[in-house]
Amino acid sequence: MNTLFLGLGYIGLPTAAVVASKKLHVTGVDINPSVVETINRGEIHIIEPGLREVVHQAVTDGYLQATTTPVESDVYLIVVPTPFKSNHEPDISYVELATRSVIPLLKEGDLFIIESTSPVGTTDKMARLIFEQRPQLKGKLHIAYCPERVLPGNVLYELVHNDRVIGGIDPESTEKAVAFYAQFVEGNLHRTNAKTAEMCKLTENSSRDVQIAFANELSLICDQAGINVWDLISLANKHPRVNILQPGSGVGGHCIAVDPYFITADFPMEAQLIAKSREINNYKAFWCAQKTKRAIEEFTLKKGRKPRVALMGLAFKPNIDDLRESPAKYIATKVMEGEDADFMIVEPNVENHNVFKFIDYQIAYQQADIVAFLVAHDPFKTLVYDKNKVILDFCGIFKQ
Ligand code: SAJ
Repeated sequence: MNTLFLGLGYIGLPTAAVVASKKLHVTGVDINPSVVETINRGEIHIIEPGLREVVHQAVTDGYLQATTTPVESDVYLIVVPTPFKSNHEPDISYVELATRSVIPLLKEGDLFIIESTSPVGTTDKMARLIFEQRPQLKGKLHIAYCPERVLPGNVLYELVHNDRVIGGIDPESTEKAVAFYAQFVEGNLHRTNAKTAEMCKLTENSSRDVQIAFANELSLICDQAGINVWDLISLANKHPRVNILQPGSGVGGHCIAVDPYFITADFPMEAQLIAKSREINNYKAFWCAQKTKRAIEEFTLKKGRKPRVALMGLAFKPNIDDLRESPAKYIATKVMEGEDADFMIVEPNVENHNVFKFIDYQIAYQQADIVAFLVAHDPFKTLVYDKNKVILDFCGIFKQ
């Protein structure tokens, strides 16, 4: 019995390694030869706590190997990215390419699972694609959708302990997929159909986006009203049925800031709140950049010299080193464009970057006239509020 993972990225590789650690044979496929080489050496190309050890062990024990071309297997998992196009329409071309690449290998009784975040109807679409080319397999393959739910930074724990939602194209497919996940998941496995499972993933991330938008909208209102938004939220959350999230410098990453578009693209008339929340969260980053630029201009006018400006944090969320789709990076880039100031960029979780040159967070804080906190990294919380500086606390570093 062999399991084939198509896509060895942030979700595919940890999942492949966890399955292999259960002494099940796993082949991982990635189109990037250097990723394949790295994994076959027992090394990893992404950063995730504890992952290197699990991959290294699985490769050394002979249960995990990587390749650039799919091989015949019994279980096929599609774990490739689903980005969106410039018009915010979902791009499922990687899912389709990966599916097409295994169609010739499929045989009676095989299990084909999609984990990639996908617009509603994708699993049915891929099933049609498979049966168009292999009509003799109709009714003899098990096809299901099971979205990943892991939080970057805590992937290995959540892969095993989170509940999963599993939806087949028919009840037999659901059962077969449940049996597969039961081999390594300790959380509950919830059965449904493919469409509901697809929508469930989009719903989870849209729900978070809408909730963060509410917090971000409050932060804009409080800024106008002269109210400390952190105090306000903490007080409102004392109500037994209120639980407001935290405002920040916008919403980033590859999931929360992307998946809601998979709903709004297909249901533009119905998805009003979801669409507005995306707008608010995008606007928040723009607003932070404008606010910082205005502080620089006011300082220059008042003091007759250009200020030293510390931009604190570039990652897309606290305590990680991932700068992709980061609102903080967007703000830093926007602020530095055309502003006359000495900038100090801080990102304690990254050593080197090809565009930004980093400086120690304590030195930057001490030397700056203006400090903009863009990400709530833990070390920043050890700094002491200095009333002689202009402090733009976009992410609640000094909240009580
Ligand atoms: N953020 C706020 N305020 C908050 C919480 C988050 O501004 O109160 C911001 C973060 O700074 C970040 C963005 O939201 O920029 C997203 O961060 P996140 O921690 O909410 O989520 P991700 O993108 O790291 O992971 C999410 C998770 N989904 C949910 O919590 C519903 C994870 O479980 C999913 O597996 C993942 O998306 C995914 O891959 O879809």
